Amino acid sequence: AWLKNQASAFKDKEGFEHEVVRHVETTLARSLYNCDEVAAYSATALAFRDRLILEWNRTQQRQTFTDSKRVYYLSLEFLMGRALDNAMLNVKQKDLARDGLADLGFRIEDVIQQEHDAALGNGGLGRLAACFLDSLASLNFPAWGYGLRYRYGIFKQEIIDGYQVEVPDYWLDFNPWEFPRHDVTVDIQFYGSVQKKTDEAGKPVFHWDAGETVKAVAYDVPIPGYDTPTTNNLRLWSSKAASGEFDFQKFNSGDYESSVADQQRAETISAVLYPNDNLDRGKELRLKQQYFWVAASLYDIVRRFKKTKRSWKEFPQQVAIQLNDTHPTLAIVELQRILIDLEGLEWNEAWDIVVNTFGYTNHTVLPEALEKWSVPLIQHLLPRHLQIIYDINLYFLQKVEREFPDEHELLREVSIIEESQPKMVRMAYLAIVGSHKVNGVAELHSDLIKTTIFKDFVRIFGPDKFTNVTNGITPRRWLHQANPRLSELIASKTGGHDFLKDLKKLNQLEHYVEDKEFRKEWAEIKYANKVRLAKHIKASTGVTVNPASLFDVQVKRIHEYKRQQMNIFGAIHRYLTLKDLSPEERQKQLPRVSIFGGKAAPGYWMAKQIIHLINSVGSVVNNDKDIGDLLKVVFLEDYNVSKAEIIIPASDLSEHISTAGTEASGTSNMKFVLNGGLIIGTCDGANIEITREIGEPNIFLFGNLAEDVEALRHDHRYGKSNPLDPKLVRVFEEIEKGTFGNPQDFAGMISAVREHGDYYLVSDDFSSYIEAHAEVDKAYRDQEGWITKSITSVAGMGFFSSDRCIHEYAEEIWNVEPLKADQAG
Ligand code: 26Q
Repeated sequence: AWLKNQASAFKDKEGFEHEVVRHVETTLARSLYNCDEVAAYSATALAFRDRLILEWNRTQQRQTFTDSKRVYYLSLEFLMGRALDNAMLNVKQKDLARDGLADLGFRIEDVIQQEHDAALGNGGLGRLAACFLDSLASLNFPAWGYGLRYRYGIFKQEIIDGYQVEVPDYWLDFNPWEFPRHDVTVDIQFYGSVQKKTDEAGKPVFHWDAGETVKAVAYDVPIPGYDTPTTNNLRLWSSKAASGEFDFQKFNSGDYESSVADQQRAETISAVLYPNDNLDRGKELRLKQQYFWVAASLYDIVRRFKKTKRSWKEFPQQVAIQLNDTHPTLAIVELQRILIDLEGLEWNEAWDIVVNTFGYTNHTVLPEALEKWSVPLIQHLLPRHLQIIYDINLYFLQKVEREFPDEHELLREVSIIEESQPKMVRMAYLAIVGSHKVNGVAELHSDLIKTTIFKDFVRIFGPDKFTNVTNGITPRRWLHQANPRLSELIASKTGGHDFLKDLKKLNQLEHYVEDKEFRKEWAEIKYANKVRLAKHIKASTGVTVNPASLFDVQVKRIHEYKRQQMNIFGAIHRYLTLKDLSPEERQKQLPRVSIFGGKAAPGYWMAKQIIHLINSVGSVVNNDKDIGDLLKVVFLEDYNVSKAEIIIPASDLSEHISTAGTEASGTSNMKFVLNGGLIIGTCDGANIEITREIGEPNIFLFGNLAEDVEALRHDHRYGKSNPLDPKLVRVFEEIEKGTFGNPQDFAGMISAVREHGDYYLVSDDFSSYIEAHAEVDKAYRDQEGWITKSITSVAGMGFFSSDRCIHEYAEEIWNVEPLKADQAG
């Protein structure tokens, strides 16, 4: 309804075609006669971009005019994927664009495919930020994202001879979705020293004499809401030498090399995304990225607030800042610095403002992912910030001392400074102390942080500071865009596309579970999606798969805690079992395709071994004449958002099999179920809540529970665990015999389980994993039963919309309201 009056809308397909032709002939300086698909994409994108920017302008004016509280989402990662399809769907003009492009001789699907993914993220955390931006705009919240404009996003993965090879992802060659704001810049300072002086009143003042200045330049990316008048902004900062291109004084005096070196050092800050997911490595450049981005964003936020001429104590009523993990924690210190050093507020008054402004979301309990920075490094890079961190810690520890006078151990345990050699700043502790709310991302995860890594802070601050907001996904991209036929079928039964804005409406599908015609269409859509994926598999791996097989998918970052190794051990077991059967017996088995995808961090040796084993198993199994269609094992290279949009709708079964208590939430589990796939999984993260919403009979759960993990690990350390399941022993023996290539290549994966304490409990869960897969086979043979499970599951998925998450954040953490209908339009 919003969109009818949108001034910027294309009136009809001719209006759209006119704009496309205009961009081809002017902006791109080409003639229609040599307009290829790339040019058609560029011109279409530019035509929609023009629309969005008009809406963006209007949105900003309205938000300024109504002067309402704004939300700022600070994230080092925004895994956006492609923008064109999303933009066309959100402004509801895709059909018109399809017709217009057809007139010009193009298929819209081919045009959409020309776009390079915006891959400024590693995995779940970055994609969550992207889903949140979509929901914020679709719900008319005045909200901005702030991030870094990496010149290189997550690397492109190639598989060469079964090994991962990393190729740089240079994505900015042609990016119509960003607007450089050369007039919006901030000078960011590093290094140097701090001078303590006294002012006229005799009060100490601190002056930071910085040693290096780098310029932050804003690039704005419009974020259109679905069927709303709101187009919000994602502001990405790019680093540049403060002196312009290079220092002319140095250049003219003949010091060419140092002037160019300065420029390069500055530009390096926003050059590349760190490709580690759930692993912290204390590199100076990463800390520089964090401060650069945080300082530029805060300067921008404060500048906007100051224009309202309000008093400082109103800051938290106008501004909510959400920290996406600890990566932006320096924002807490930076705001305190601005308030006391630059604006002259008293410490306590400033600190109150800071705490009431920030919320912190934790995304992991893995110890290796908890950020720590060495005190000497912070001292060197940000000397004034280190002083402020020490003061924050001092006041915090004084409070703890007052309230728990006899617990001397407690002070050491909760101190923001770890007394190690060298000393370290614990960023999660700083984030907790500097925020008014801390949240986990699924119920189990939020309980775990309260009872394990942050338990002392629950005692100190009380339980109300800690809360849960279970993650969600945007149904616009993950259903409507990725699976248009299913979206249309659902729309035809639930009264139009309203379910895309109110996902609870999916529960109306329950009335159609028994509807013969509906079930038939449901199954046909899944089959068509599998045919499409089968084509992609053929094109990218050369392997032919039968779309009638059960498609069993595990796509996510490769990590030991996610246990792709257990999956491939299971596939080997399936292969050996098939080989044991007589040809007659074999032909009665259910055909399967085991599909893997995901990137390993370049320095993560074990993860790379896992990829190599998957590929090695694939080359044996896929070429075994005894096996034929009964089992295929494929690894799809370069898993990313646009590949996910093809893979997820085609899955029958997906694997979410992390060691219980290790996967904070998972979000792809939600995407798979929303697209009618079933899940095999552990009682971990959001799997538990998915089970509650869709019903136990519709999910294949297995494995040990989070509460038992510690004891099991203890048993492994002291040699008290059960002997290995003979099935797993046989899998290991077969690998060690060389059935899948040089056994030396996989020795580390096996010894991790057999000799080194099996930290991720593969051996403890293997038997029940195999049993759960047997249940899957049984259930899949009953195709009618399977379809019932599939429909019932989708009907229960309403809870997992990111719109529901955003409402919870808005209510519980940000205290903000969306613009009302008359304000928004
Ligand atoms: C930290 C320091 C230095 C370099 C890199 C990092 C770093 C980078 C990325 C640490 C962690 C990440 C990413 C974490 C992540 O994606 N976590 C996932 O977040 C999802 C959204 O909440 C959850 O669903 C997943 O369970 C969780 O693993």
